[in-house]
Amino acid sequence: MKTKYCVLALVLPLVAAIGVAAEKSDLIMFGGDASRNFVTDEKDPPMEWDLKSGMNIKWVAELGSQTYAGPIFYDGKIFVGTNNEALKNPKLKGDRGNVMAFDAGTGEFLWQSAHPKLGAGRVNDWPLQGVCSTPAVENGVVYYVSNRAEVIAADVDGFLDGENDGPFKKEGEMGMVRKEIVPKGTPSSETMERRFLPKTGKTDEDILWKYDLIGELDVFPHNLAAGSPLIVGDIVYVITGQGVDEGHFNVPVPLAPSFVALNKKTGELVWESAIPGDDVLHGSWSNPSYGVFGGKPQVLFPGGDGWLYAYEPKTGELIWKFDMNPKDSKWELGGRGTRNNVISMAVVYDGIAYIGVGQDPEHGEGDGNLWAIDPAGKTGDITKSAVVWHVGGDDFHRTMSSASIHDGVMYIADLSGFVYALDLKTGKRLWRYDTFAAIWGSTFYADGKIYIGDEDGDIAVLAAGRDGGENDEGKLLYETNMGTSVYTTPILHDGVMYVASRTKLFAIQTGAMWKPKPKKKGS
Ligand SMILES: [Ca+2]
Ligand SMILES: [Ca+2]
Repeated sequence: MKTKYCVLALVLPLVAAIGVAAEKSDLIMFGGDASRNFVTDEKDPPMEWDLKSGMNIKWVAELGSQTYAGPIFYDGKIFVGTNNEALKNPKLKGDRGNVMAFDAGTGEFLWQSAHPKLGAGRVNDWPLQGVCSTPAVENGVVYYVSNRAEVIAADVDGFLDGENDGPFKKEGEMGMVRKEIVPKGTPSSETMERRFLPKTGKTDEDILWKYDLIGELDVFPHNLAAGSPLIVGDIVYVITGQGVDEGHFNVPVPLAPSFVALNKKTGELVWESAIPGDDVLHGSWSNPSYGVFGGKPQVLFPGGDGWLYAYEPKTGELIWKFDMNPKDSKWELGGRGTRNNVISMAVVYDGIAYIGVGQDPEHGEGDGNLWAIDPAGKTGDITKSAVVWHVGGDDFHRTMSSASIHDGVMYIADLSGFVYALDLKTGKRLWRYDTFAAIWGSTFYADGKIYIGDEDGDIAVLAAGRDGGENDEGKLLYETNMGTSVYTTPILHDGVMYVASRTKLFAIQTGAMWKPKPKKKGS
């Protein structure tokens, strides 16, 4: 990583001297960029592939037993958030939260974080869920939120570059190990001692800085801190997971922030906001987006109370708020009510923000609300004044998915398994495709096709566009099964599609042929 900084240091003064525009950012994040629109300009994505025959499968890599974050492509590497059940490092045992880096060309495992679980247990760090934060990556740095509610900046090259980079040098953890000198006759109960164990091996994570949201800000993540960072300029924004206690009625630390902004270079706190305080219904599990509305840059934070909040990016001053639930809706414990919180992200397109509400998927299906919001020039409570259109009730159910917007059409899925194509200007339904399985991930648009994964493990390839074919049920071009649930959203880079199922990472490329390695004798 040092090499990269040295090259940058050489290039930047030259760029400044000849007056070329600002440094080109290689920033990539969940949804692609800060608008969170799941769309690519790339052409010729893979149209069909098959696991059984290996057709068009380039490689397959093993993940943990639950995978919810990523994949993200950056500079020849793929990053995924998963759990520790693959035991890539046999010395790091037990349930952990892992970000794994793979070689995008070969699928070779490169390095991983392996964060132990929080001592508080399931109320703050649910078993086996791993890291649920899809990393943002820029200028050789991976940013994500760990299962321990730490915002982490790590070197994309880990320790494979032979350097321990960044101000943070104490990679490691406390653990029980056998004492180096054990005199004969020592009772077995006294042969072990608690010691700091460095994690600076080739497959370990090289941390540059980390910011502990619990230790520094008293955040109380409900079940898991799962925020995927947003980066704009020098600031990294995250939603903290802040939520209710185990009894599900009280927010134990209402003054702790739901939204934070940190300096991406140093990890120092820039600002924090404790809105919505006591009003968090369950947990704060969405992710921020960024847009310019009426000439005014704004960061949009979907809150744990089902409101959307807009902040001035540098100061954290609240600009407006919008209630994403009808006023007569009610929150009820366990998901029976009509008021929802929010898991999905606002997608910003041509000065309008598009977002749907939903709940913890364990709360089951229910009526949802999907909004097109025009906040230009507005401040304060803009719930009434900013609505462009709204779809709700039985026409749009609870969702965890964010939208893909292309050529006047919005594509979005809901937890009930429907994929909708809506007219972007009016919200009018053009067609609706039924996957017959729960959908957790988002639609992905590439070259006239919509890709969507579901809980049954199917990936459907649908024809994009206004024409939904017979009975407006959508036009299925291809469907294939990935072996187990697909809770994530596919990405495409240089003609290769990367898909993370619950347990495996796939690279899919037209013309490739994958042959599973023969199992060793006796295994
Ligand atoms: Ca390094
Ligand atoms: Ca380091």
